[in-house]
Amino acid sequence: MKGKFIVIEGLEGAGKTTSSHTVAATLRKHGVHKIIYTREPGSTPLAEKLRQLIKKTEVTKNEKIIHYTELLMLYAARIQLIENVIKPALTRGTWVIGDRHDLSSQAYQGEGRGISHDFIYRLKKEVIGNFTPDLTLYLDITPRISLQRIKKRGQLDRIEEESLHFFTCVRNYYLTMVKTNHRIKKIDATQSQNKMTEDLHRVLKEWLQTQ
Ligand code: T5A
Repeated sequence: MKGKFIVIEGLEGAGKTTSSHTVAATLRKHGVHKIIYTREPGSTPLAEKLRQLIKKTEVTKNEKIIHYTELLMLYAARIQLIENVIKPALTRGTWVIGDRHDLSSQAYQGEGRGISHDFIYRLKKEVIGNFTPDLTLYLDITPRISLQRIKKRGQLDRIEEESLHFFTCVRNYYLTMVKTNHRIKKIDATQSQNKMTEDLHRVLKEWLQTQ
């Protein structure tokens, strides 16, 4: 049997890293034991280098990163990951839990940066074709809570330094997509971690019954 690709999306500090372990634990309870984790951008040697270029201000402090450059680096990292890691894993029956995927580019570069969705769609079709997650869990928090949580971690990275307006646009895009795409399920990430874990268990259990 082929593996499945489950993606966790949401604003910074929504709890994606924490939730990926909850998802894995639920899968194991349901008999899925071959699981790997990925993060985007990243999870291959080249994609991790691109991640540093995208996130770290010190790398490019004297040069403005053009929005298209950022988008193209993200798709370069994504296709490296899909072809070298995700597809081979799915083929050998391993399930993949992804911390972010294509929806992040639509939300951050499309809605946040203002690059046309039509352009992103055409780029996506050309680069990754019809490859798409089996399930996306969108962890919903307000931009204010997101900023409060990430500020606790210390210095912000290049994208985290964006304005509240930027993150409001990103969140609104996620919320619109939840309404239009039945493969995206929303989880309230402002509640306690215990309550979130309960919700994740329930949503995954219901989804697994349909597979
Ligand atoms: N990006 C990425 C794009 O712009 N376009 C793209 O196409 C892609 C793929 C990635 C950056 O790249 C951008 C988006 C990002 O800016 P990243 O460091 O991977 O950079 O950023 P995130 O993916 O957002 O990861 P974070 O670590 O910031 O957020 P998480 O993983 O959602 O949050 P987590 O689990 O580490 O938790 C953060 C803190 O919040 C607390 C945790 O204890 C932790 O301290 N927390 C809670 N506190 C209270 N209640 C809860 N329910 C909590 N859940 C977590």
